[in-house]
Order: sequence, then C-alpha cells, then structure tokens
Amino acid sequence: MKRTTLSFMMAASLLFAGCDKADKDTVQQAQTQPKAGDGGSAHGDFGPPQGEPIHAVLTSPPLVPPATGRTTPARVIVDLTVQEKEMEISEGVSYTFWTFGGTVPGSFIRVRQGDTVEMRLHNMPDSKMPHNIDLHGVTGPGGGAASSFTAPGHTTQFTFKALNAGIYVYHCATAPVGMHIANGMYGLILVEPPEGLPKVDKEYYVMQGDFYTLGKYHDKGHQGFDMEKAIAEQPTYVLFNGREGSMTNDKALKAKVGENVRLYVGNGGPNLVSSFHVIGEIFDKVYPEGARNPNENVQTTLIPAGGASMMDFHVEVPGSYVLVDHSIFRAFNKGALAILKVDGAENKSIYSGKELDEMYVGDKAGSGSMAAVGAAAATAAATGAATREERIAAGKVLFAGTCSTCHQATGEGMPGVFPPLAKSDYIAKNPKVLAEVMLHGKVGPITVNGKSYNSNMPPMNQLTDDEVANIGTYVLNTWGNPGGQITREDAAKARAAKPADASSGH
Ligand code: HEC
Ligand SMILES: [Cu+2]
Repeated sequence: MKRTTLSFMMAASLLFAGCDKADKDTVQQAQTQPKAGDGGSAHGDFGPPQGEPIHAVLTSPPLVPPATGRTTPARVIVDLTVQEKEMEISEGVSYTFWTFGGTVPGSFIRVRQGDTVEMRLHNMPDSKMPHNIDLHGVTGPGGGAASSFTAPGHTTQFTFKALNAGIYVYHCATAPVGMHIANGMYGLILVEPPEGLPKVDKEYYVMQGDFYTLGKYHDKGHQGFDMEKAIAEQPTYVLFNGREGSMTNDKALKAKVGENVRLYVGNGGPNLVSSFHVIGEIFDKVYPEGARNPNENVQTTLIPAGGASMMDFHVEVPGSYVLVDHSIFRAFNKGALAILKVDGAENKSIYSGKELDEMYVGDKAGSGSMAAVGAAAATAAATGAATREERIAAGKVLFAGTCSTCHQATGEGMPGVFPPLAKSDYIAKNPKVLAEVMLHGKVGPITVNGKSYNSNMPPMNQLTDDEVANIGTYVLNTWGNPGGQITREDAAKARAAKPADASSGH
C-alpha cells in the first residue's frame, strides 16, 4: 500500500490495515506465480526489467497511447516537460495554464504492471514556478513528489516499480498544491494488468477539471486565477480537457456504429466530484475508480477529485452523444460538455427517431428543450464583436441554439405557443424590449401581431451583455424587423433594471 505523509491519507490507510495480514499470507505464492485476478501491490512485482529500456509513447488528450503489447516487465523511460503557457480556456478568453507536456490534462502515460518506470521531469527554463509530480500509481513517499521538486530550467529523476494495475491520476504537489492543480497540472497514467486490457476499437482520454477566473463565465480577454473562488469551491468553469469546446464540433470524439469505445476519464479537481454521464448511452462496463472488476450496465458514474475511471460501451445508433457532468448546470453553464459523434447506418429497431408531433391541448404548453437552450449558451461562439455586422453574424449563431428551439429558426414561432419574432409589432413598438425579455423572461398575457399568448419564457441571464447585444441586433435586422442595434449598454441597463429571479420568470 502506498505511504504518504498527508494525514488524511494516513487515516484512510488505517482503515485498510485489517487487510494487510491476509495479503501477507499470500505474498509468497503470488511472487512466484502472478496470475490474472490477483490484485494488490504484493502481486505486482514480476522481477527485474528485461530487454533494452523503452521510451514511453506519450499522447496529448484526447488520444491514448497504444497498448504496450508486452508480456514481460520492462524499464520504461518517461520524459515529461512542465510548461507554463497561455492558452484559450473558452472562445476569446485566455488563461495561463501550468501543464505537464503542454496540454491540459497532461500527456497520457501507459505502462504495464511490473514495469520499472524511470520518471524524468523537466521544467522549462522560462517557467516562473518550481513543480513536482505525485503519481497515484507510485508506491513511495508523496507518490514521487518527495523526489521530484524541479526548479525552472532543471531536470529531476526518480524510478518506481508500477506494482498496482489501474488508471491513476498524476498531479503537481508543489505548494500551494490547490493552485498548481487548478492551473491544469494533472493527467493520467494507465498501468495495464499483465494480460492487458480487453481489446476495443476506440480509446479516448478525457479529464475533468474546475477552473477559477477573476472574471465571470465568458468574460473576454485574459483571466487571472481567483484564489478566493477556489477556496470557496465556486468555479467559473468546469471543463473537459481544459477548454470549453475542446471536444465539440469538428473536434468531437469519433466512432462508427458497431464499434466498442473505451473512455479513460479522470478528474483533476481540484474541488469537484464528477457525476460523469454520456447522454444517450449506457456504459456496458465501468471499471469504477479503475478497479479490476467492472460493474455492468451503468448510467452515471462518480469520479472523485484525484480519481479516474474507465468505461466501455458499444455504439449501436448514429448521432451525437453528449458527455457531461450530470451536475447539470456545470454542463450547460460552466462548460462541462463534450461530444462523441457516431457515424453509420440508422437502426430504427433500436431507435426510431421522432415518430409523432401533433397538437396536444393539455394543461399548459410545454416549455421546450432547455437542454438545447443551455447547450448553445455554453458553446456558441460569442465574440464580443463590436460592429453591427459582426453582432448580426455572432447573433445568428447564438439565436440558432438559444432561441430557435421555441421561436423557430424562421422566427415564425409556433401558433398558440410561441409568439413570432418575425415582423413582430411587439418588438417594433419598442426594440429595446428585446434585451429586457431575454434577461428577465416573459410571463402572462401578451399580444403579438393581433394574436394573444399566455405562456412563459424563461429568463436567460446566463447570457453576457455582449451575447444579448448580438442576439438582439440579429433579431432586429432579420425577418422584416425595423433594424437598428442592441448595444452592450442596453443589455447592462436591462440587466440592472429588475433583479433576475430565475425561479419566477420575471
Ligand atoms: C423556452 C422557449 C423560449 C425560448 C428558448 C425563447 N423564448 Fe422568447 N418567448 C417565449 C414565449 C412563450 C414567449 C411569450 C411569453 C408570454 O406569453 O408572455 C416569448 C416572447 C418573446 C418576445 C416578445 C414577444 C414577441 O414575439 O415579440 C421576444 C422579443 C422574445 N421572446 C425573444 C426571444 C429571444 C431573443 C430568445 C433567445 C435569446 C428567446 N425569446 C428564447 C418562449 C421562448
Ligand atoms: Cu506545479
């Protein structure tokens, strides 16, 4: 069992002390004869490394190195370079990340149980901070942190034997630890069991992290780290692979109908626990926290901060499957959303697609798909563009996701349910009302173009002032509306006019 100086880990290891005796009884037998299914570090030493040392193949997310394919233990050299660099955290928002290998999460490392791993940590000369590495797959003080303090422009090295198979988080553990992790210093190391993992068609590397910026969600420009938000555990962004939209649109993960997909999903934290879910799929197998024996038929699996999991599933039906943290505001309002795009032939016997849409005069009209509304708000490219033309272009994209579920892409609305925005006399009377309606919603009776409606539009105050200006300007300049502009100031004024109360709709 791994020893560490952290007191909470000591407390945890005491809990397991009862198991030690049983383990020791089987040590002798296991050392001579490792066999599949034997867990624990006492069964993971297959003797000295054989053959020439191997340089580990490291991959950037979402890619995973190929299986080691080895049946004997080797000496594996890992060269990991720490780089502090500015990258986009969201469209038009930059952040100074601290990285292992230039990416968030850091490079994926893959070894086999029993391997001797020579860990070389390089810290770039232009780094401002010292860094180190704690690999949860290491048996030894600090998981290696005690031996890897690396000043800017230095290289350090330590060697460990990978005794336990599993999928492990690694992270920087230099003080202030929380800050190093919050800045992106984490990644995954896979220690394959001696017989390897079951073969699949596609493997991907996904890692969640929570981020704390001085500005608000989607505030443009360079954003510094906010220690107070971090301590309060109130992230501005919750992200997969360190950037909002890192795996959407043309960067979506890909698979074909009929394939088996495996995700290696880690959670760097520093604070949040992830309720990891893929919308529209069921995990055939989850190796909870990387454990050896999978659970079957799982919908949502918990991934603790500083923990990781593997999940396998077979894809039967084409379409876009959405990876989320099912603590769902994180997905739609903080960025924890990615797409797996599955191509191939439809299979109507498994999933029919929409079979019916007809009038239903029930109690009250439904309120549309809020998922789609939020998704667009989270992912649409809000540019902070200033000219009218730029606002119209950006607003068109935002409208498509944020408003068109109800008002339709044509702006015609739906008879009796959603009023038209096209040639709306309600808008024409007072164009600035657009900002107000967007930010505070609209409830109660309303007449548009001679027809009355009495429904509920939810407030969308997650939109930034720029986004409100973009959508408003787009609507004003489309479908025969009177033209003109909604400015950032109009949006700010409307936002301040009434306190936003998301529960009442006004
Ligand atoms: C969930 C469905 C829904 C979404 C999404 C939605 N609206 Fe509405 N909207 C409504 C409903 C319902 C009304 C009428 C409310 C009432 O009856 O009081 C309305 C009314 C309006 C009105 C005033 C009436 C008119 O037709 O001129 C405007 C303007 C408007 N919405 C703009 C928008 C814009 C812009 C967006 C995107 C940011 C948006 N709405 C998103 C449902 C929605
Ligand atoms: Cu660090």
